[in-house]
Amino acid sequence: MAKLSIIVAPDRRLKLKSAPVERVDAAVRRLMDDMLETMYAAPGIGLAAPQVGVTRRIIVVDIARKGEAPAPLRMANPMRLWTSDSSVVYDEGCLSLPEQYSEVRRPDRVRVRYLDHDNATREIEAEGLLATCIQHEMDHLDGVLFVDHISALKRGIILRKLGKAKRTDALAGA
Ligand code: GNR
Ligand code: NI
Repeated sequence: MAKLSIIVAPDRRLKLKSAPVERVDAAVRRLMDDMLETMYAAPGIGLAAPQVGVTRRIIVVDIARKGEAPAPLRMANPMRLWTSDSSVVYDEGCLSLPEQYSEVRRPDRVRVRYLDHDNATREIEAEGLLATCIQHEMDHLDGVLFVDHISALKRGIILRKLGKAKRTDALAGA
């Protein structure tokens, strides 16, 4: 396995629409495993392929806490089948928006169809944090970040801060 580097906003690559996977073969499976390694190391509870520079519809998720048994989900071509009318608010973060958090309201439950690591079609019904995380990852596949769900004022503050940090790092040679 290999740890991949995570793209930080603002970056045009995070705004692209990812293309479907034709089938989950050994190369896609390896990418899923590398993404999981990258996510656990960060640490994070989800990661989408465009965050590591691959514009394909692949996400990984694991909301198990430290000390709990790992529960990795590997999903290709995830597709929303149903979302609840009831919604829930979480304080969201994103590995591509380091140290930035905002409350985002999303459907509380979702039903999603996807291809698993063996290219088998599966469906999952998720609620709470798992539902939020899966929706956050699926957004990445369409070039959408959590800041696109908050006010333009708050989004501007966060993106300007990150843009400034990038320019400072570049000058420092980081
Ligand atoms: O690690 C992450 N935490 C998180 C917290 C609340 C809602 C969504 C997330 S996903 C994020 C990792 C990430 O950036 N995935 O794309
Ligand atoms: Ni994210």
